[in-house]
Amino acid sequence: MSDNYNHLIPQAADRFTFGLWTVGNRGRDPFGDAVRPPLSPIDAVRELSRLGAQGVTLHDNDLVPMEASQEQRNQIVRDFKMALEDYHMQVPMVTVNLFYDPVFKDGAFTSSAPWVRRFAIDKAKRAMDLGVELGAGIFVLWGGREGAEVEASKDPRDALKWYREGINALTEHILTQGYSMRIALEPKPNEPRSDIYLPTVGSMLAFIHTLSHPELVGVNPEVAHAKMAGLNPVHEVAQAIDQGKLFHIDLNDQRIARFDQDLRFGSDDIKGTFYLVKLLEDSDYQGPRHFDAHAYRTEDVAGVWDFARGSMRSYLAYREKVRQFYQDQEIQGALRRIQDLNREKSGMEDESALNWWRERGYAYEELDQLVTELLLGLR
Ligand code: GCO
Ligand code: MN
Ligand code: MN
Repeated sequence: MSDNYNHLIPQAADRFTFGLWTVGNRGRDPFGDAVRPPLSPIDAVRELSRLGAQGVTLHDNDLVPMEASQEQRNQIVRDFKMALEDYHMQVPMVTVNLFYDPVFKDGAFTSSAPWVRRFAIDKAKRAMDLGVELGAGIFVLWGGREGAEVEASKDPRDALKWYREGINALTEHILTQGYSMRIALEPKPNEPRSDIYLPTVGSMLAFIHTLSHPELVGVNPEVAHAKMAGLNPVHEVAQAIDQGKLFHIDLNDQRIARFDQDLRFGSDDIKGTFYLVKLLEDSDYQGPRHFDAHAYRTEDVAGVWDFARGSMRSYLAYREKVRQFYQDQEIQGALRRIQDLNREKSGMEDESALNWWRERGYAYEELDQLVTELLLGLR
């Protein structure tokens, strides 16, 4: 993809990041095994840096295998930090894997077994320590298996209480260690569990207010997760921004009423993606633009880098469309006409004003068509 679109070349200031697990995804699904070779964290750092990303993110075990000794762990972290330095890459966020080990099959913080809950909290604390060592300011927590199939197995109120205790233990850890780290909770409605607790941004936000240190906890909305719940990701993210709680964001794409697809950002819902990028760019969100998606299973290694390059390039292309939206005379004219009418009629007497508003049209058809044509490249 060589062309003259210099504005589509990612820069460090764009703050694009990828999870090690995204470019490292080997195409396994419930019906078929891996189709791509493993990718080492250091190779991921080198290639992503070459493509213009600013950083990588990781689960504890994406970098340090679960069975590594303390000595092995330290060596791995040392080598990884060296690679980060060599390739000028950052690690703004780390997370913890609380779903792969069979011990978490009934959840981690919400497991019915106190021993498992304790183990999960300790593992999360160690992942936070690792994050601090790598310079991360955000700790994402995705409760992959914090859910249930059998409602009889536990009272959901207990599950919420245990969940709260877990997160309180983590904020306590931040405070006692003097870390400048904040937690971002990532909601998802289902998959791999039948139902996951706290399935939407709204439920997470309400839950955060019940924690001991709500000021340290925000959300990490994901486009695909909102769509899986049948919701509008733009409105989910807007509510997080409105509450000052957008600490991080997972960008990808997803069709409604499908399995968890993790499609490349902006590859499916063009209009929805446009409004999401517009919202992020219009807001004061300064955090990473983090891609949590993976290449199609049809792809080989080259396809993985096409996926990574395409994710960033698409974000920049949408951002360019946002700029055009603000510069388009007709679009801005249509918006101004609507606003002028609103102002003009606000001086009328109540009853006649209301009647006027009952009869008038808002001309949103015209506006929407203009935006559609902008996105289709007709303007
Ligand atoms: C998923 C989630 C994960 C999390 C990741 C970070 O659907 O599997 O989106 O990719 O984002 O585990 O916590
Ligand atoms: Mn996801
Ligand atoms: Mn995610």
